[in-house]
Amino acid sequence: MSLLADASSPGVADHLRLTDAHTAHNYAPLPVVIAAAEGAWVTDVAGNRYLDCLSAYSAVNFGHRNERILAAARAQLDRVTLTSRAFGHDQLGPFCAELAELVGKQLVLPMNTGAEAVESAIKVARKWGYQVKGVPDGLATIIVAGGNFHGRTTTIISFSDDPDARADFGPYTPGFRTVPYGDAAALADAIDEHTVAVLLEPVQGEAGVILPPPGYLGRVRELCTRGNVLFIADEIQSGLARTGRTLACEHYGVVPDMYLLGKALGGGVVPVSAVVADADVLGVLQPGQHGSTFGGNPLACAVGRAVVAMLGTGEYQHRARRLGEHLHRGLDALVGRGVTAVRCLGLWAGVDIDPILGTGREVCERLLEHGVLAKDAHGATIRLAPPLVVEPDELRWAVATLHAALAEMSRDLPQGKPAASPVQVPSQPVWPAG
Ligand code: IF1
Repeated sequence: MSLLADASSPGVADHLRLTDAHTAHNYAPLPVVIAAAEGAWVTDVAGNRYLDCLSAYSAVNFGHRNERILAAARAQLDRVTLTSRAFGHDQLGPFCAELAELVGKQLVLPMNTGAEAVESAIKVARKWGYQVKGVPDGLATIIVAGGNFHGRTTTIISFSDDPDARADFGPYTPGFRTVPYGDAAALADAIDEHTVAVLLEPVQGEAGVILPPPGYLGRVRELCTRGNVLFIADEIQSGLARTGRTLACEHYGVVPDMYLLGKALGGGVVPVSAVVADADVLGVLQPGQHGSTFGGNPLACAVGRAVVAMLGTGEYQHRARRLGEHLHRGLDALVGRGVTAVRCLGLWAGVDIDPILGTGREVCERLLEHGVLAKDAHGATIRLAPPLVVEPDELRWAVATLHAALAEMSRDLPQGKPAASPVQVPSQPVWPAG
């Protein structure tokens, strides 16, 4: 393969130096420089291979360069890529119809990034509040959960409680109220006649893959219905097969009024997001009141259609469920061996690392050395979300590598009791054929 760097090509250190010199310092990436990817694997500029256990925060659910998605993109590249919404095009109607049908709603508002979908939903909810619910002008409030992550715009960070995301970006947008995630009684107390929406991640991602307590989302649905309040589910990370269902809300038997989708909707190729709701909600938007140059563009719609078609078979949801059981079992076996707690839903896990061993970041650095890419969430947690095309052997290897990495970290402790039993780092599974 031509992926191996020759002597004249820049090495990892050169790339890191160049990036550091000319890229805004709003990230602290792990020291890896990816040059190519296929399926669940990526290759760096030096030719080292890594199993991707982050999947670009679930934007690559169907694997890197999924053949079916690439074929749809290539075909569209040869026809038309961008028209703006000033004109119609032949991918928009089918995309919106197919996505609406998949999700069980009537209308789709196509946007690009997740944050744009969230912003769009906030605008729709407020307009709905004034025009349909009859909230006095300017008084609409939206209730959100503590520990939320919904994006990075000035309005969205206004209701974040993460100091890094929020500090020094004020003045902040008013109109939001925060209640603890999982606390239905607090939500009941917070809802009043000015409340237009409750905005939640059904499973909180950045907070560390926090699953809703039993009955919580059902109570949220009841409270919203009773209070004439829109239930907005941010499924940008949890949706589109990651958890073993098309939508995470399905696990809990709830149907929100608005779904926010993103990440995997773009198939790992282009940013595609959407607000999906019935006409009595999304119908409040009239021409000129909202939009985007790129939202719903032909390339995005063609890719989105391929994604929706793939989700229509149920194959990926099934894989996530089945592989998720393996992952969950494997990770549970690490509890007490460097891991203090594990939360899993489908092929998505939050793993709390025993702070004696080190931080989540340090575990991710150790995993990187052994060929596994993962990302810490807050402090002591690492999250695992491999592409849904990962093979069972590869998944087993990833868990064994985590076990070995924790054992190594335990051996490296200056003194004190080892938190994990000694294990050998297993060698990588064979490069998948093709
Ligand atoms: C970054 C976290 C994940 C999201 C939910 C909306 C958005 C996101 C539930 C906004 C985005 C990202 C963005 C990424 C890190 C990441 C993340 F760690 F910050 F929380 F995935 F876990 N709703 N999540 O998770 O979507 O505008 O980015 O398309 O680097 O900020 P976006």
